[in-house]
Amino acid sequence: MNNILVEKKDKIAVVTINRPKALNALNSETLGEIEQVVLELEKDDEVRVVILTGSGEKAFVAGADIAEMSTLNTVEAYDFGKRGQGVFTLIENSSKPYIAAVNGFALGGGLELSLSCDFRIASDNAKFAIPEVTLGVIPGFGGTQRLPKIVGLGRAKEMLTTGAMISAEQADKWGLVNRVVTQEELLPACEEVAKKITRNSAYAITGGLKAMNEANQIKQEDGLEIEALMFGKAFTYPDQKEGMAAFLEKRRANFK
Ligand code: DAK
Repeated sequence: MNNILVEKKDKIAVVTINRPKALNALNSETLGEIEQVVLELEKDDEVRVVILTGSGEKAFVAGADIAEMSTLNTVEAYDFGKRGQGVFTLIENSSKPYIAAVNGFALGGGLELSLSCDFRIASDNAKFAIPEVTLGVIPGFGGTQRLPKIVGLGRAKEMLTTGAMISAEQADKWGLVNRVVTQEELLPACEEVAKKITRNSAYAITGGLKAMNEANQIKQEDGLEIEALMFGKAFTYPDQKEGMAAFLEKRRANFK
């Protein structure tokens, strides 16, 4: 792989987008490699949580690759948008939690990539924007759908129409990121959260994430039904018995 690094340790995979010369911008090769890695990690029983980050100290991902996009015609642009949407939806629908470790610029497709992760933790130098309108296009990798659900419609519309960057502090206030830490603390902080996740029931995490994702996309009534089904399903796995027994016995659960 030319543009992605994968490191695995203690059930946690750290996936780094590694095109520092272009501030980790997403060209089609990189999108294809992300897809391949996500599919491989999905099948990897040794991995329980994925941390996604960008290489270098300046950028998470500075967007879709503008040089590559500049020559697309309408049909190619539609296909490119569909391709990116497909890859990001794979991340969103993964059975394993994805944490975006946002270590710098998260612009356009970069912000959209972080939105497809389950949640985001940022370093204090991170900057967020959807500057597509400054390039004469609209966000094409799911940003118009996911951003309003996370920050609210008014804030998302302000970001869309101004294309302006917001600071990590502002992103924190808006709930776009769960917390802000220093650059040095970013990966350790994400790893600490990931470690907590690895101690919990994988079945329950997958079920809960699925219920939340589905509820986010469909009518609340249908979402509540899915929640009930997933809740019931949790009781078919040994983890439920172990988890509840451990609580009652005042000990930490030992999930397989
Ligand atoms: N694409 C390609 N190269 C990029 C890039 C990008 N998005 N961002 C940065 N680079 C490259 C720069 O060209 C430069 O390359 P060299 O000139 O050194 O060869 C290198 O990275 C370093 O960048 P700078 O020299 O510009 O660094 P600065 O610190 O001065 O500025 C910056 C950093 C992040 C503020 C600046 O690079 C910048 O404004 N970059 C562009 C940010 C941007 O507008 N990104 C959003 C792209 S729009 C769709 C599908 C997808 C999308 C839309 C539609 N459909 C198909 C419908 C998604 C769109 C986007 O993501």
